[in-house]
Amino acid sequence: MNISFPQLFPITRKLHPENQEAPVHFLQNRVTPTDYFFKRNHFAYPQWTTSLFSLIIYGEVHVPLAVAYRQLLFMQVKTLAVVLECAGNQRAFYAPKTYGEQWTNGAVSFGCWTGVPLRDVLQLCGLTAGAKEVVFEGHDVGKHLPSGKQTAYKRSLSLKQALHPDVLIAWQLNGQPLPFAHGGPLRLIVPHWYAMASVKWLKSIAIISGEFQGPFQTEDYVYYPATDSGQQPFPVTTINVNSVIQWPLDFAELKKGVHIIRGIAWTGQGVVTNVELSFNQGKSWTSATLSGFADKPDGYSWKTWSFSWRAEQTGEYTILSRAHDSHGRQQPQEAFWNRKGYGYNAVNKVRVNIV
Ligand SMILES: Nc1nc2c(c(=O)[nH]1)N[C@H]1C(S)=C(S)[C@@H](COP(=O)(O)O)O[C@H]1N2
Ligand SMILES: [Mo]
Repeated sequence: MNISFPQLFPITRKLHPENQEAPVHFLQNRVTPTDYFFKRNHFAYPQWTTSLFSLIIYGEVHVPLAVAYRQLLFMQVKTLAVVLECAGNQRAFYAPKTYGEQWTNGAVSFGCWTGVPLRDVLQLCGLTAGAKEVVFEGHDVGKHLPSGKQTAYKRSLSLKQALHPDVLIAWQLNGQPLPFAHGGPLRLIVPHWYAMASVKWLKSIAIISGEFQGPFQTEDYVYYPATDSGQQPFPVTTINVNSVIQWPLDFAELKKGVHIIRGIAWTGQGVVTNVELSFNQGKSWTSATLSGFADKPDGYSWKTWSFSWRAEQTGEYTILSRAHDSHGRQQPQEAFWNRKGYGYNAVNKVRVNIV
């Protein structure tokens, strides 16, 4: 008998299509082990065929290309440690609640991605003067709801965003071939952006002269701040500065004495510069210790942090964590409410009882 207990599992939010949270409170690794990496799918998995191994690039280019997987392997590769966070992460914490997957803290993971800069691949084709946006199409197809449109999963980036040297066409995760569930053989990785931009199972790249209007661009992944109208919409782009208290767990009972509070923090603009904790509902804050992962070349990492807390008195405590980034942003006390529940990043909170 193989005795390896206890066992850690991802948390299922939906089975068809497969949507799972990472067990984020229990992961202490530098990067998220692939088996625990969160999964977010809009449609059923695409068919597993050889067509997954080639990529078509067309549109506003001088030379349209069909690029084979094995050709990419011969190009100059790049490895980046990048946080992927679903725009709907922590949606379950909104009040009033919003529709969609009720993610708690685990629709976020941190992986080491290897691939080639998209820019280098586009250079092979040569862009025309009319090139304005780059549209990425996945092999997965289905009915977009609520619009009812039959479509592949597609997203676009502006030319400027697409030509950023750290936008990758990736085929490895954590040093292994990119698993099919995470978009293998080939997926896009757009560092700092919410993960809807990182299109899985890349099928084609279209360079267009206009503005892409697909439903995952113009209906979903749009902030709608008004409760009862579609007014003042604006697109979901980069990740908001955020943190999670990994330990203690919410509503834990602990003994009097010293406890090491620990967690993670990440951002989609610059890097995390500070994480603070509050034990009095945000009246005062005290800095946690950030673990020293080098910021270069890992500017897209999450940081781990810890704080040694002496719990002297019995009773109930609320612990808040608040991250700051190098763009001067900090987590707000209340998240910005929007109808589809994207971008939640209020201070993270656990309640503990000292007994
Ligand atoms: N082709 C395709 N790409 C996709 C998606 C999808 O449904 N189809 N989901 C996006 C969303 S919303 C997220 S959060 C990430 C999830 O990536 P993961 O499943 O590898 O964690 O993939 C993105 N890329
Ligand atoms: Mo997502």
